[in-house]
Parts: sequence; C-alpha cells; structure tokens
Amino acid sequence: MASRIVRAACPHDCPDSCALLVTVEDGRAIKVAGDPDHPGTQGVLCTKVSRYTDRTYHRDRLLTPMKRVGAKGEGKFAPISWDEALETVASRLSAIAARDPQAILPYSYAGTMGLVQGESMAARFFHKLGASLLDRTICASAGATALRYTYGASIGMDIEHVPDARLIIIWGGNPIASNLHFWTRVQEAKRRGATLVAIDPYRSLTAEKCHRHIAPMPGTDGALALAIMHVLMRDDLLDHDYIASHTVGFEALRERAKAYSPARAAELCGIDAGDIEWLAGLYGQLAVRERQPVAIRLNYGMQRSHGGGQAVRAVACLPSLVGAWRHPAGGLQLSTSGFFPVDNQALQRPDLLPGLPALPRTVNMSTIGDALLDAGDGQHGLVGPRIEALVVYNSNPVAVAPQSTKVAEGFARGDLFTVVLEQFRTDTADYADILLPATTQLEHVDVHKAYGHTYFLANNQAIAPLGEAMPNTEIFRRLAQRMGFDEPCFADSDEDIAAQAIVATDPRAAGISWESLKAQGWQKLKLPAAPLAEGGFATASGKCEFYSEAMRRDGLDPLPDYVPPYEAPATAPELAARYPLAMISPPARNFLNSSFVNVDSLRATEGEPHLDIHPEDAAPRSVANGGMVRVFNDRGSMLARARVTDRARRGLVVGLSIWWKKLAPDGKNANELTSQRLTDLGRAPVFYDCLVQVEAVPAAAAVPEPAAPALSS
Ligand SMILES: Nc1nc2c(c(=O)[nH]1)N[C@H]1C(S)=C(S)[C@@H](COP(=O)(O)OP(=O)(O)OC[C@H]3O[C@@H](n4cnc5c(=O)[nH]c(N)nc54)[C@H](O)[C@@H]3O)O[C@H]1N2
Ligand SMILES: Nc1nc2c(c(=O)[nH]1)N[C@H]1C(S)=C(S)[C@@H](COP(=O)(O)OP(=O)(O)OC[C@H]3O[C@@H](n4cnc5c(=O)[nH]c(N)nc54)[C@H](O)[C@@H]3O)O[C@H]1N2
Ligand SMILES: [Mo]
Repeated sequence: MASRIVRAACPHDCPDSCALLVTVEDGRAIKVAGDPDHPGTQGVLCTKVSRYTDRTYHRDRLLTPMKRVGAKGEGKFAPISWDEALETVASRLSAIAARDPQAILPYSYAGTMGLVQGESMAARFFHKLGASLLDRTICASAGATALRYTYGASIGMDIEHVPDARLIIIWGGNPIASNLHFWTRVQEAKRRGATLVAIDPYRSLTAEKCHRHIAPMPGTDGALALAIMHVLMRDDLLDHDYIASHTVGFEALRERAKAYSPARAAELCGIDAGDIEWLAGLYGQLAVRERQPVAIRLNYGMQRSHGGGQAVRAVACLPSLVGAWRHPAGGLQLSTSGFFPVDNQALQRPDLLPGLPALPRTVNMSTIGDALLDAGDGQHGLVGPRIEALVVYNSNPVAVAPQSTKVAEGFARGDLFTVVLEQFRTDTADYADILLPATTQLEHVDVHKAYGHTYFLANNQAIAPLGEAMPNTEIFRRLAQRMGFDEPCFADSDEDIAAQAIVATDPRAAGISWESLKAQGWQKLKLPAAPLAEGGFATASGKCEFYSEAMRRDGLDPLPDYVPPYEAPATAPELAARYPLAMISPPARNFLNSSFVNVDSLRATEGEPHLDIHPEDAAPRSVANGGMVRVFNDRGSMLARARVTDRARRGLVVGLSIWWKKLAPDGKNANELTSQRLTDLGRAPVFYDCLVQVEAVPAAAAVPEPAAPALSS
C-alpha cells in the first residue's frame, strides 16, 4: 500500500500548537501522531487530537452546501449546489451592502488558529465589502491589554527552560487539561526539586498534583498579587538593580501595595493570610536572596471576571520586582504570540477598507446577544445600523458566547440573514440560512504561530477535501469573485498567502520562510534564552511600567489595583442573597471549547454535564452526589449531575464546559447563566463572574430527553 507521512500542525485553540505527522495511505489519513522531533510536542498528543481522524471522517461531517428548510434553530436543511449557495450569499450580501455594508457582520474566532484559514482571505473579503469590524475579545483581550500596558506586548519566558525553575506558580490555569506539554516540563522540574503551587478556586486535575494549592474566590487574584507585593516590599525581597534599570513607577506601586496587607487580602480572597506570607516569602527568598529561577504560568482563569485585566497586570509586575526575568527559567508566561513577526497587513489587507480614515463600526463579539437584539436604535448598546446579515466561521457563538439565551434569541430573528461555514452542524449551524461545508486541517494548507511556544509550523495538505467541502479561503475567494472584487489579492492561492504571513526581514524570522517550513514542518524563532533579562520592553519607556502613563491617558487607573467581581457579596449583596454561589465553567479535558463534544468517544469520557459542589453547600440544599440539580439565576438555568466534592471550595460551584447545548439533557449549557458584562481592560467577557443558586431536582421529576435528537448516526 502506498503510504506517506505529511508534516502538519494542530489547528486548535491551545497554547501547545503541536507538530503533527499524518500517515496517509491511498489518499486516506489513517493516523495522526505528534512529531517526536518537535521539542514542544515530543511525540505526544492529547486524547482529542490523537483522534483527529475521528473528526475528519466523522459520520456527521457537513459535505455539501445546504439551505435551511425548517425554523431557525431547528436544524432542518436540504442540500443545494455550490452555485446556488454562493449566488444566494453574494446576492443577499450585495443587496444589504448597497444600503449600508456595516449591517453585515463577520463572526469568527479560533476554530482554527491557522493564519491562512483564519483571518486572511475572509478578512480581505469583509474589508473590501466595508462590513462591520469584529472586536475579537472572547478569550484573551483582558490579559493581552494588561500585558501591553505593562510590557508592551504579549511576550514572556520560553517554557523550554521551565525544567530548570525552582518554584513554579500555576496561576489560573489547568495545564493537565489545557496546556499538556507545559505540564510535561513542570513534572520534569518537580523531579529536579522544584516547588509547584497552584492558585485556583477549584482543585483542578493540576492543582491536586501541586505541592500547595491556594484557592481564592474567583475574581480576587488582583488582591492576592498586591498582597504578595506588599510582603516583598515590606521584607525588602526586591531586586533593586532590576527595578532601577528596567522599571518605572516603583514608588507609586509601593504606595498602592501598602493598602493590601496579607490580612486584608486574605479576607477579600477568602484564604489564609499565612498562605500569602508563605508564597511571597518563598518567591522573594528564591529569586532575590538565592538568585534562583522562579516562574509564573499565568493563565486565563483569572481573566474572566470584572477585574481580570488589572489582576493580570498585578501578577505581571511580580517578576520585575524580584528580577526573575534575569534567568531563562524565570519570569512569567501568559502568551508568546507577541514574539511572532506576522504580516497582518499582507494577510488581512486593511488598506482595502473603504473610506479610510472613517473605519466601519466595531462590534464586540462578547456581547453578540445584545448586538443582534438591537434594532439599530442603540437600546442594546449597538452603535450604528441594525445587524442584517451575519457570516460565522471558525466559531460556535450560540454555545460559547455569554448569556446565550440572548444569543439564541438574536440568531432566531426572522429578518437576519445568517451564513455559517462549518465542519459540523453545531448549535450555531442550526440557525443558518445557508450552511457551507468547511474542510478540516488534514484537507487544507496553513501556517501557524503559537501562543505557548516560539515555533512557526507548517500544515501541509494531507488528503483531498471530503465531499464538496472547501477551505474557508476558497469559499471567500469564490464569493469575492461573484461580488466582482478584482484586486489581485483575491486570486492568491493558499500557498501564496502562507508565504505572505511571515515578515522575512525581521531578525527573529531569520532563515524561516514558507518554503523552509513546508519541508521541515516547524522552525523556532531566533530569540535570546532569557529575552527580557536586559529589559528592552516594547512600552513607550522601554521599561516594565508599574505606573502606566498610557493608561492614565486612556482614562484608566495607571497602577495595578484590585477590581472586585461584579457578582459577589461585597459588590452585589442583594443579588448574592438570592444567588449565593459563584459559578465557573472552565474547559473540560476532553473538549476543546465546544469542539470535539460531538466525537462520541470523547463525550463518553466526560459523560454528561456535571456540577461540582462542596459538601457543606450541598447538604443544606439536599443535593446528593449523583443527583440531578438545577443551576439558575435571573438569566437562565441548566440541569447537571451533581458531584459532591471538596474539589470545589465552599461557596463555589464548577461546571466543566463547553457542552453543545443539543447534546445536553435539557438543551442548555453553562452560558445560559453567564452575563454579557465586560472586564475592566480589553472589553472581554466575564464567564467566571457569575452568581447562581442550585436546587436538587427530585428524582420523580424525570430528566427530559435531549432537546434535539442526538446527531444522526
Ligand atoms: N482540553 C482543553 N484545552 C484547552 C481548552 C479547552 O477547552 N479544552 N481551551 C483552550 C483555550 S481557548 C484557552 S483560552 C485555554 C484556557 O485554559 P486555562 O488558561 O487553563 O484557563 P481556564 O481553563 O479558563 O481556567 C483554568 C483554571 O482557572 C481556574 N479559575 C477560574 N476562575 C479563576 C480565578 O478567578 N482565579 C484563578 N486563580 N483561577 C481561576 C479554573 O478553576 C481552572 O482550573 O485553554 C486552551 N486549551
Ligand atoms: N462558559 C464558558 N464559555 C466560554 C469559555 C469558558 O471557559 N466558559 N471559554 C471561552 C474561550 S477561552 C474561547 S477561546 C471561546 C471559544 O469559542 P470558539 O472559538 O467559537 O471555539 P469552538 O467552540 O471550539 O468553536 C469553533 C468552531 O469552529 C469550527 N472550525 C474549526 N476549524 C474550522 C475551519 O477550518 N473552518 C470553519 N469554517 N470552521 C472551523 C469547529 O467545528 C467549531 O465548531 O469560548 C469562550 N466561551
Ligand atoms: Mo480561549
């Protein structure tokens, strides 16, 4: 049998961006493995992507264009030709654009992280059209904004050095589930004697394997970080040289931190002051007195509350106070994406926007529910005309966007023209007027950067597209042609686009090109081992800005502070009286956001939607382990199977996510409960700033069958 190995890249939204080796036999992909030579991947894949062929060859793959024949949301479609599909979309969009192109909104996120199948041809198309711009805030913008003000970009330490760290603080992350290849390195550090600390309200798979677990209430990390600073300053555990040479605003920060004694922070966070003293003491002692590497893996958990931006800013200041950046294995990593010289101008062609400098309006993806329900009168916060057409690709907003009752209500609008490009009939696809079949990663070309390491990766096409599926690029290329867009960039092939993605003149990309990547699979950026040892930050001052003049100019608090959650007893006592439990809904290990929920073997491992609740919160509610519960607040409700466990601290309930609504017993998921309020920085969602109440569902009240039949088999 003719067998060959194709070098590819995992497309999913995960810091690990693995290098793949795809075995193809007679035109069929039979195996997807991790590249043993790639230092990040080390030949190991997560359970999800090791079964990637189950995704590509899934019985429910969308393989022809379709039009809706039932009610919106019902999921009834009939196949149509590509010709009819493209003609319908082009003529509807043209008619709307003739009145006001801003009434058209593209909605996309990171279904694929590829630079080609993400925002390249699609962005060119919508720019040329003059459609509304999308503010892509749903995941990382609170922390990215905080890092930009503090360090100038999303940059940090290289995790390949983590095995040398002596202390590793995993702060608001669950790498065993969401950053597996980082965890491998942490285990190596542990074997070499490092101390591991998890800061997480929940005893996650990761937290239980750390030496110490500190469990603050969600959204209180800013207070904890300021109290650590307080101790470092009080006890003079500071790198005075680093502070003098590479930071600005130390005295102002000292004043701010004075207000956060360990005792006060302990009360705000719901933890022991002794834990704060211990952690700050160890961090300062190792870094300053012993000059040993101390690392912080800062993640997304803490960003999803009102004060998520400022919390990241406060934590991000710590390594500069103790000079942790001096060592390759010290410092902090939230994201490495800012290191990559990617040519977004070439990929996305913002110069095609009509009428510069008057840009089209921008719509925040995190408040898509309200935006769709706005009649164009601003009553729901939309600026500008009513949204008349929505084109969704690389995203499943009906499942993943906050306050999804509103999102679904918006998608159900009879006068909204909705196009969805998808691999599967997701909760969102069910609302499409026109549903277009997209290829999976094995069927198209792409080039990838990463946010957890510093390698560019190539994704060579392994197999021909299945059925009539097409890459996103090809769909937008054909639409552009139908709309009469004749700029040469609309004729670029996917390989042309891949070649345009890398800024060849940037020294970090020396020796890296699409041609070399294609052949080698992956190449590491040229960066020093400790890129921030000598400061050189991308801020206006070139330093780490404890005090940010840019923030002051932008009308923000120039110093890090603790911004409490919207929904907590201290800030919303009346609400907390009715809904006394804080709910978080972080990723389940076997799902990738809402991707893979429809892969039977992975869904079987997760079982059904669960709610973890502490025994002392369960008892007064007569909630039994294994019993059904209803979780509710003023926004909505969902059913889940209770797990009575002290993994959830008192006052907290945890519903691992993100379930497809139609595969849940009541057709609902955690986003029925979340709100559309936004973070202090970056206009990001506050998924984990959410008060609820929980009640037992009597066994007699039979659990309804799944709202929609399980997918056809
Ligand atoms: N298997 C799997 N991997 C994934 C994903 C997935 O869905 N599944 N999603 C990917 C994506 S898009 C992202 S953004 C990342 C997200 O992955 P992470 O950065 O790890 O972030 P979360 O999973 O949101 O939360 C991680 C931990 O933060 C805790 N947490 C919640 N609220 C707080 C808080 O206020 N403070 C603190 N200190 N901790 C808190 C949660 O209990 C959870 O254990 O993972 C990526 N990787
Ligand atoms: N309650 C709660 N909600 C959350 C979160 C949470 O922790 N809790 N996490 C939030 C976070 S961090 C994020 S990043 C968002 C994630 O939200 P999304 O980025 O929307 O991620 P997915 O849910 O995985 O949906 C991606 C979709 O893209 C499709 N897709 C994949 N590749 C392609 C392609 O090449 N072409 C096309 N056309 N489609 C493709 C997949 O089939 C999938 O349905 O969710 C957010 N929502
Ligand atoms: Mo994310």
